[in-house]
Amino acid sequence: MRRIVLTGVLLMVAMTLQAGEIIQALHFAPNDLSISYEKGYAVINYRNYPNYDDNPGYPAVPVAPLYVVIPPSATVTGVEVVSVDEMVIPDDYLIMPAQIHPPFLPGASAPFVEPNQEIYSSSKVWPEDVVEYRFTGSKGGFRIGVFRIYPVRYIPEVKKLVFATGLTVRITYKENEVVPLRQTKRQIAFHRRDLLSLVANPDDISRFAPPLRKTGVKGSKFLPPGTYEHVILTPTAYKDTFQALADWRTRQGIPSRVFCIESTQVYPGKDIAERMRQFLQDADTTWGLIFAFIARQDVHSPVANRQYRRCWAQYSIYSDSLPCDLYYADLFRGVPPNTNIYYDWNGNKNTRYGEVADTIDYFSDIYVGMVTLDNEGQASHFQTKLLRHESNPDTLFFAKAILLNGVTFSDHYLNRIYDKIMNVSPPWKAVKMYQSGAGHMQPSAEKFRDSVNAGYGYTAIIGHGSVTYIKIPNNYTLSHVGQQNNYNKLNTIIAVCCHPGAFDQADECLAESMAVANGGFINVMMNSRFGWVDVAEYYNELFFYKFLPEAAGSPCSAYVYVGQALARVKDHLISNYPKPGQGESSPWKWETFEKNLFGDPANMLPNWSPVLSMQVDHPTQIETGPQDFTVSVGDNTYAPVEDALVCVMKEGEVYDYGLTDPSGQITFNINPQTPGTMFVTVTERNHQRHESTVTVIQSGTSEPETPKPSVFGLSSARPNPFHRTTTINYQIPKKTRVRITVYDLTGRMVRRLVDDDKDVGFYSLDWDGRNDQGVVCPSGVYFYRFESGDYVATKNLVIMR
Ligand SMILES: [Ca+2]
Ligand SMILES: [Ca+2]
Ligand SMILES: [Ca+2]
Repeated sequence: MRRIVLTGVLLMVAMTLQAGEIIQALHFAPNDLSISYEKGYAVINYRNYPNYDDNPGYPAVPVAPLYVVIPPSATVTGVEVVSVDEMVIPDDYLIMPAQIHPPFLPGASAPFVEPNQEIYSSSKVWPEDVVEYRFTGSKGGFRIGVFRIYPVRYIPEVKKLVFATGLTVRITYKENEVVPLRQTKRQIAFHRRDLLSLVANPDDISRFAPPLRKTGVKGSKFLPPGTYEHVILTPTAYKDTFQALADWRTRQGIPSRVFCIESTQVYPGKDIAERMRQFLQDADTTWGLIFAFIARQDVHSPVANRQYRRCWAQYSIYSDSLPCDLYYADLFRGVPPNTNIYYDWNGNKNTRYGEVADTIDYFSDIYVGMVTLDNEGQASHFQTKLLRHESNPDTLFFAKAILLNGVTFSDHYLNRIYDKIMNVSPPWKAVKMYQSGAGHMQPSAEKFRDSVNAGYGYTAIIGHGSVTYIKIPNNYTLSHVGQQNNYNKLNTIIAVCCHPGAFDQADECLAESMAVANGGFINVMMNSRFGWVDVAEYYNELFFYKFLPEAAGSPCSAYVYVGQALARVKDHLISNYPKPGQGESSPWKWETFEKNLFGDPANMLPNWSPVLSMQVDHPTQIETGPQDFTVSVGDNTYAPVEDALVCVMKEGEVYDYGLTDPSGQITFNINPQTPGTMFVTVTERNHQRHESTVTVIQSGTSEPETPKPSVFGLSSARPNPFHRTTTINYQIPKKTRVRITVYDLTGRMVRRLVDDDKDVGFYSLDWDGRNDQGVVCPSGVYFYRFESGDYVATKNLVIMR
């Protein structure tokens, strides 16, 4: 009897937990709306969102993507509008019908599509719904509802535009619909940051995080236990070469392992490409994988030997199979309970991979990059270049971009890229070389080559091309690539050009040559086929948007690796794909599939010049045995650096890594067993890497060492609130003038506690709660301010009498 009652209670709890909702308020500013005219039609633009293009001939209204994070076992069940504030925009507009995107081919254009008469004569608002649910996807265990918002809608019969300035939607979901994918703390941390720049409800990210998984405890059927966040997947021939990269990543705090493509053949799968993917899925769940660098053998045939996957893309009258590394990045989607967690990219089991009908979700679960190698020499060139880039870059070139336009297809490129890159606050700067338009430098292949050699960190290019050259407007060819000698000023390039990324069609396409050449480029992102002009422009623009400084309005975080930035762009475009059941035709999916990264996805993208040095402090000599070991990181002005990646390593005895806290510190609990050397490595975006050593001596044989601070620091007063006396600690990393002053709430000075030159060291002072005249201060809130030449900090204090 008792048992039955309990079951009933449990069942009720489970039922109530299953359904949930998210109320999301959205705002759209009329100032972000602009209207221009083309061919007598009004072209509506809202904040550079793409316009509706699913059905040519329908009104081309702006489409705002909406991504919402939901619980890790949930699927969206619906969306409804709770309230909407709409205004009718003055005047009448005959709005531009959606057009077919013209292919990116010389002389190609798409015929003008006339307005669909049925829609354009209707008295009903179009689209009918202001919000539309697309599907639910999975990104590293997070579940994401994908929606579209139509902030501007159209009433064709009266030619009126209705603009939603405020909108509240209720999104409903059901839990226990899929098995939540367990993820490691670090995997969750990476995807958390991606979601911050993607979802409309960032405050829900933490509570909807996937369940934790521990690594290093249990192996899988094919893999030993371990924690590897970066794998280099390569043929046995290059295994020894790439050990140097794996060693560096490991020392950096991104534990890495070289794994042979031949060894993936134990996995089930119909060909090499599929078995490689099975390995990555296994490495994700067994080792906690975050980055995959595929250094593949450059083989074009036979099909059975290919170490890449061609995936299906279709748009308008065109279709093709493109080599697509998203196949290796999107490893998981939510699956119904009690079925295999693995899923493949050919769910409907025909001959085509990556169709909408295969019900994949396209959200990157790991970050992927690659190179294609003919021989050991190319492997070695690429690696030497990458290690040089990360260890000894020129400090001055990173915030410089060259914007190259061989053929101006549309005004969008001029406006958008110009705004996004050129108008970011200094020191970021860019030069334009456009073939058409007045007031800027005319481009050429030679000028481009020379500019890269002179030191520009980034290139965005638009122009025609082929497998072996790009037109700007003369051909930049493989031989120009060979003339790049920008030794430690390597360039990251993203291009809108046809075919230079077609590594499956030539022994040496331009992109692979750029990646393995001695100088030139370190990250190369180029089309493997032709593409769609304005879609590709939008894609490139987003790439910059996803890693430029916050000044550009981009919610990017401190840590952006190239593979992560590219994945963020691809995630961002998913709401433009067709919904399952709506066919395959999509220029957005095509562009996303064809733009692969030639490069290591774990290469960090600096966005500031000059790249700064870091001040890193830790004991230089320690004894064997269990102990806490603290590393402090400051920048070149000694201000604490938060979120720097710190790694401590002593072969076989100590290995730990993590990010510094807001005071620039991280403490590891270590246990070195034998005398020897421990390595400390610190990497941080926009800073030169730091490497130092610690001598480990036998316990009981050391002289005590006087610790010295490496950064400024001001502690919170203790006690606080206080009655009679409180103590304030502070630290000075260099001899400097120090002033500490207490102010009241109105900003009036109460007491000067310190105004003196101080040596390097740790200091402590007491305040008795009296002002400069010796009068006892009343109860209330006070501030104390620490000032030196380089560093200012303020904290508060409460007196309770
Ligand atoms: Ca298929
Ligand atoms: Ca996915
Ligand atoms: Ca090759």
